[in-house]
Formats: sequence, C-alpha cells, structure tokens
Amino acid sequence: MSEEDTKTKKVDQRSNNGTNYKFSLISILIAIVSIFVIYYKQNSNLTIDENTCGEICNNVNKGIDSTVVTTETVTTEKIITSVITEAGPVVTKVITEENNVKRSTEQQDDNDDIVYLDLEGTSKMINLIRPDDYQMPASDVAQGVVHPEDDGIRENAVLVTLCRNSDLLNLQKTIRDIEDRFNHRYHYDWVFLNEVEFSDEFKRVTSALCSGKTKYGLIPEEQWSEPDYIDVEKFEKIRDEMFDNEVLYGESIPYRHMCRYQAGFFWQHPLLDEYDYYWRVDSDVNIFCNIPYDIFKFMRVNQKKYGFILSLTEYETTIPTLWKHVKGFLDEHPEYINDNNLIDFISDDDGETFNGCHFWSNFEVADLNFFRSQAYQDFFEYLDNTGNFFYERWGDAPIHSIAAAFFLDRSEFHFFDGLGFYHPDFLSCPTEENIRIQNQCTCDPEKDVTWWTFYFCTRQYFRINDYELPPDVSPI
Ligand SMILES: Nc1nc2c(ncn2[C@@H]2O[C@H](COP(=O)(O)OP(=O)(O)OP(=O)(O)O)[C@@H](O)[C@H]2O)c(=O)[nH]1
Ligand SMILES: [Mg+2]
Repeated sequence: MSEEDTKTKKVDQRSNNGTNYKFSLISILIAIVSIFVIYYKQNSNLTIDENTCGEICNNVNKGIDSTVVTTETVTTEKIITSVITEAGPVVTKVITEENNVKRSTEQQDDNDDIVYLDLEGTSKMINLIRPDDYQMPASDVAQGVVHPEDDGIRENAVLVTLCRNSDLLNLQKTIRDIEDRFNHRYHYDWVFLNEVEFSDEFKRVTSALCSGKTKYGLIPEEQWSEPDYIDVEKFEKIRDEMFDNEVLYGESIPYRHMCRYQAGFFWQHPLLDEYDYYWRVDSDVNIFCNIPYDIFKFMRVNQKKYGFILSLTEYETTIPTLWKHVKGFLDEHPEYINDNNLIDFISDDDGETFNGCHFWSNFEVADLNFFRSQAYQDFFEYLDNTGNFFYERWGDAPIHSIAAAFFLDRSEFHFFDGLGFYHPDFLSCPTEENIRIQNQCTCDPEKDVTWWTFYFCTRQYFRINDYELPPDVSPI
C-alpha cells in the first residue's frame, strides 16, 4: 500500500468514525426521547404528581382514570384535567369532569387557601331515572307522602355539621356515606361549624370528599361561653354532683356548649342565611341505604318542616325542670301554640307532664325558617335565661322537639324510613326486605330499634297519628 493509499484510508477511517459517532449520538438522543415519552405517557395516565399539585389532586384523582397536562386540556372518557401553574405564588387549578359534572379545585403553594368551587354554572346534577317498579316504604304510604322525581333543580338546602378538628377521622366515613348514598347526585353545599378555626387538613380532606361547595364557619365566642348570669360556683358544684351521680356528660362544659349551640344558635350563623332547608349531619352517624329521591325536594313538595328517623325518651336527670319552664313560657305566649299541634306526642296528659319523647336530633332534616321564627327564638331565649343549659345540662333534642310539637302543624312532621341510620348506640334499618333490596341497604334489620315497645317513641308517633304500622312490625 502506497503512502498515499495509507493516508486516504486513515482519512476514510476518520470520516467513517465521524459518521458512526454522529449516528451513535442520534441513536442516544432518540433513546432518551423515547424513554422520556414512555415515562411521560405512563405518568400522565395515572394521577397528578403530588409535587405538581399537592395532596388535593391525588384526592381528586383517587380511583379515576385521569390525564394530566400542563396549561392544556385533554379529554378522555371520564375526565378533563388541566394543571395551570402561574407565576408568583403558584396556583394549581384542577378541573375534573365526570358524568357531566365539572369540579374545580384551586390550591396555593403555601397551602393557605383551598377553595372548592362549582365551575361557573356548569355543574349538572345526575338525575335518577326511577324504575317502573319503584316502591315506597309502607310507612311513607301510611304517612301519605310522595317521593318526588328528580327534575334537575336543586333545592335551597344545605348539609350542616358541627364538629371539632379532631372529629375528622370519623367524619370522613360519615361524609362518604352521605355522598355515596345521596349527595353525589345533587351536590348540595356542606357547611362545617366549629368554635375554633378548622385546620387546613380538615379543609383539604372534607373539600375533597364533598361533591358540593364546602364552607367553614367560626362560631362567635358569645355563643360558646357561659353568659354573665351563670353563677360559676353553683355551676361547678352541680357538675361535681352530676359526675358523682354518673349523669351522662354531667360534668362536661363543652358538651353543654354544644347542646346550647345546637338548641339556640346554629341557624343564626351567616353561612346558613341563604338556605331554607338543612340536614344536620353529626360526625358520628352512618347511612346504610341509597336515598332514591331528593330529601330536600321531598320536604318542600310534601310541605314538611321537621323530619326525623329515631325518636326516644330523654334522661330525666338532665331536664328536671324543663317542662315547668316550657309551661311558664307557653302561659306567657299562648298565641304561639299551633291549633293543630303535636302535643300528644310529647305529653300523655294533655300537656300536664312531659313523657320524655323527643326526636333524636343527630339526624334532622328541617326547614330553617322554623328555627328562625319568632316563636322559636322567644322560646329559646326564655329557656336560656333560666341558665339550665348549664345547671341541668339540657339537651338540644328535647328543646327542638318540644318547640316543634307546640309550634308546627302536626302534618308538617315526617318520619323517614328506608334510609338506614346509625348513631351510637342505636340503629335504624328498614323492616321491609323489598325496600332494603331496592335501596341496597347494608344494615342488619335484626338490629333495628325503631319499633321497640319501650324507650323508643316511634310507635307513639304512629299511634297518635293513626298511621298503620309497616308489615312485619307487630302491633304490640
Ligand atoms: N366544634 C365542636 N363540635 C362538637 C363538640 N362536641 C361535640 N361536637 C359535635 O357536635 C355533634 C354532637 O356531639 P356528640 O358528642 O356526638 O353528642 P351526642 O351525640 O349527644 O353524644 P354521643 O352519644 O356521645 O355521640 C357532633 O357532630 C360532634 O362532632 C365541641 O366541643 N366542639
Ligand atoms: Mg353523637
């Protein structure tokens, strides 16, 4: 090989090496891009990355096949999600759409403000198509009510929960029950009330669980503290005595504030001003059956003002002088007594004595305008001035029930059946198997206490109203 040839070969080799080198670079680049694309595809098909959007996005996406992009909208069968990151404080906005309902969640990177909103008027209710063989519980037939069909119009109503931050764990299950069994179709707002500020965690978790707007209200101090006229020494002595006598919550101060607030103040919270109907949801209740109609529409259409599930008798030791004061008030205000009242539910001797029967207020679907009425307000103020929410530990349930029994028309009450309900330690489960099956109940009818002949009062309610008892409920 000549020197010339050798040079040429070296040049060729160099140029070949250069081509190979370029080729390898391109291959590596393609590989990197491919890996990136595969990685991106895999991740974008799962959930929103927590670092991008925070815990709330993971909640939104839980169990949902979602697609995530930045500053772009992608549609899949179930969901539209877009994550928008703005300059300055990072605002992450997640919009989801499922079954024609759009939800928007915003979060700032300092976790300060979590706002949960309906997206400008696009929220759409899921209307239940009622099967031809739909059945009402026999007790509803006996009460002469109708179950309204969905019409796509939400009532002016709200779910209300008074609770502490520490109730969050129990409350999650309660909310889930009510959302799954009822509210996922209607998206009614949910108001949470507390005497201290709700924590960010409480807001994050509850706003992710609720399908309507969530609102968080602070209770004014004067509604959650002993009024000036309470004799502090007397109060302390009484609490000691109640503790010694093992009166339930007899020594507790917060319990008294809770009862007094539920009895006299909750509807005054400005967050409730805009609503007509409310469903009180305590943090320790469960629902076991589908509710196959709009419970608030039910109230309006059937002209009901007070709905209950369980009714029972009050501990005498917590209300020794309540009836005396009720009579004192009614002597002063006979004009408030409804001509067609329900006194025979709470008294067996035409108002002489209280038989202890009351509606268990941990489930209450009611017309807020009843509480806002002058009669109710005067009634509460009169009772409150006795100081006995503190000295005797009056519960809110008998106060609500006594007021309703005197001031409402007896046709304005309703006993709800077919929902399945639990609050420690009592359970209500529909007695009729067809209703349990239709409403997909998960409760044990053997544990139902509704129709017990002692301690509970629903039989009394049926007797005084001349309603026929449901089948399978023995007449005695
Ligand atoms: N913010 C606040 N909420 C309370 C307080 N005490 C009770 N609650 C809430 O008020 C509602 C009723 O309270 P409960 O403690 O369940 O009262 P109860 O049902 O009479 O008593 P239990 O039979 O023990 O359940 C629940 O939703 C509680 O979470 C309190 O001190 N502060
Ligand atoms: Mg409770």
